[in-house]
Order: sequence, then structure tokens, then C-alpha cells
Amino acid sequence: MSGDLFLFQQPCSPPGDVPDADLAYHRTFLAPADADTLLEALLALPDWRRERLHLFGRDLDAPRLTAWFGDPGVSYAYSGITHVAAGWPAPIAALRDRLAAALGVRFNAVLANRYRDGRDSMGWHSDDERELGRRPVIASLSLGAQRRFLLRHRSRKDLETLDLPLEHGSLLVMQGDTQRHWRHSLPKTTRCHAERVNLTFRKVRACSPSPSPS
Ligand SMILES: O=C(O)CCC(=O)C(=O)O
Ligand SMILES: [Mn+2]
Repeated sequence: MSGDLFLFQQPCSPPGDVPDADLAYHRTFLAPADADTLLEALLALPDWRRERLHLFGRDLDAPRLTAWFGDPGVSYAYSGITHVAAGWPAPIAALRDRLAAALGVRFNAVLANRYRDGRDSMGWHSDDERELGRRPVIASLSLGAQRRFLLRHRSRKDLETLDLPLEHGSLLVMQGDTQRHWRHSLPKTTRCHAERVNLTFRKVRACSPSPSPS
């Protein structure tokens, strides 16, 4: 694995172990020039869509653009939406193969989110849909504008919210019990006027979808 590896025991608040979580942050997983090239290629893809979410009995436009890629036919359902993958764009397939070599996990799909500026966001959720399995490995690659990624324990109110600034070219790996015990979000901000793209690589198993919102 290239780049600086921080386990979140070190750089974030509160210092010390993060209970019930298994997090690793690779700050420079991609060299800046490679991250620039990849961002440009992703922004040029024709697949970006604004989804209509069904949440808490209401339909609303997602505050971001989304695309779903993966092995043909791999499907993923959340918030009233079902994505079915039709294949891999070449730059994302190359990344998938690099992650397989680095992490020993062969991901079969990726959810891409595009935050056009600080008004785009993602609400509190866990990536805990049944088709991801009990202890999913989620590899989250960030490109473009730096945004805050928050993690909050589901039941331990004594634990502070983790506030992680995800940098251009960085990789955050969440695994083990992280999704069972922690929720995460990407809050809106008035300070960001640039685009950010995030790719969350996932291993989706074939099974009936669960209804939990994301
Ligand atoms: O944009 C991010 O960093 C988070 C994306 C995310 O949580 C997801 O796709 O489930
Ligand atoms: Mn998520």
C-alpha cells in the first residue's frame, strides 16, 4: 500500500482507540498528479444522475449526483432506488485492481457521488444494507475539494463525533464492525465552492435488498 497510513488512533479527535470501529486512512493513496487525472476523467463521464430519493415517506431530489458501476448485473438498493451495474469505466477498473492488490479484496461494484459544491451533501447513514454482509469492507476514495466526513457512534453518546477532513487522492477504509456501530455523513458547508467526487468500492452479494435508508 502506498502513501502515508494513519490508523485513526493517531491524528483525529478524540485521540486513542476508536471503539467498535476499524478505520484506516491512506492520505496519499494516489499521487496528486494521478488524482488530478482521475478526477478529470470521472467528471467527464456521461453517467451522473440526480436521483429521486424516497425517505421517511417523502420523495426528494438527492443533494448530489450519483453513478453506479460494477460487474454487469450487480445491484444495490437504498432509499427507494435500485442501481444495476452495467460495467466498469477503464479508470475505475484500474483503481479496483489496485485496491485488490493493496487490500486483498476484489470489489464488484462502486457507488460514485459527486458533490458540486458545499451545498451538496450526504445525510447520516451506515452502509449496512444486507447485500453488503455483516462486516463489510468499504474503500472510500476522495478526489477534488476537501470535505469533512463525520462519524458518530450509534449508541455511545459519551463518544465525540469524529471529524475527518478527506483529502484529494486519499483512501479511507472502513471495515469490521464500523458500519454496525457507527453512522457517517458529509455535511453541507458554505466554505466549499469546488467539486468533490467520492468513490465507495463495495462487495455486493446477491440477496434480497434490505430497506434501510442511506
Ligand atoms: O462522500 C463520502 O465521502 C461518503 C459517501 C458515502 O458515505 C456513501 O457513498 O455511502
Ligand atoms: Mn456511506
